[in-house]
Amino acid sequence: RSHLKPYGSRAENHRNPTAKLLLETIERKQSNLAVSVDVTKSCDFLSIIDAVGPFVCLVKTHIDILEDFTQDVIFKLQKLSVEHDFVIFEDRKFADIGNTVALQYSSGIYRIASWSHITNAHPVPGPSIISGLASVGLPLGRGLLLLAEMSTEGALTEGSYTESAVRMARRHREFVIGFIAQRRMENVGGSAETEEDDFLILSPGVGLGARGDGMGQQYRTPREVVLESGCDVIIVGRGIYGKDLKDTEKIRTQATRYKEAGWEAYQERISV
Ligand code: 5FU
Repeated sequence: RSHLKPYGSRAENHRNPTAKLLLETIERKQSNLAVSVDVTKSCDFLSIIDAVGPFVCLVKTHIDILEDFTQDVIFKLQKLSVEHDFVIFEDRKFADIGNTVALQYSSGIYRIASWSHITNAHPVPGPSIISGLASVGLPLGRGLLLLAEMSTEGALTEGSYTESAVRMARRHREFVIGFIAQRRMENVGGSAETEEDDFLILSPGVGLGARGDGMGQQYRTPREVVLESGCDVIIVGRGIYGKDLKDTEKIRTQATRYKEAGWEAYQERISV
């Protein structure tokens, strides 16, 4: 099974340049930690990214929650991405018809495709959402994650919905590099035990403290996510920066703690 192999050696299972980049970055930095920077002020956004940059393989954004967004934020984000060597993932969760998502991805104020290596989409509209986004993203070498499962209590992403998402992804391997999910997907939607099926699994809902946030979010530990469920990247938000967005020392300490927990779980996984 592909996830029992080292991240670096899995890069060859992928034709998509962004999938290769992510796997190689994880190996190089020995980090399967992604930080989700869900803050509303650009100065906090950039200072948190600068603080966690050395410890992460990927930074996940919700660019539309910044209240003082300017193009300069993107310029600085891209600079930090090069300086600290991390991949960028705009968690846009596209969910419309192909033509509309292509416009939302390429245009508007944010022009996501121009700077975000990875983005994601709900499979709910069917395969046309993939071809719509691919028409913009593929020529730029971008990668797409399908939302096969969500972390929230009572999520509708289960059973035949998740199975259909996996089958859709298998038919678009050149652009769909993996899933937002809570476990591996190899045996979902009809088993595919081929190396070809080495989808990347990025999992939100990760925390070492509370088990939830009182608003439906459910947290599991890095060990549960990486070792027990076989996921590849842990996505952590508030577990790292909490409420004190200016305390960069504490943010660094927390990022180190999650990085180590994620890597330990991975090493245990590949050693079995
Ligand atoms: F697709 C998903 C999901 O199923 N659960 C999530 O939590 C996405 N997320 C995102 O991960 C969510 O939008 C937040 O940006 C982040 C989790 O943040 P937290 O602070 O670690 O709960």
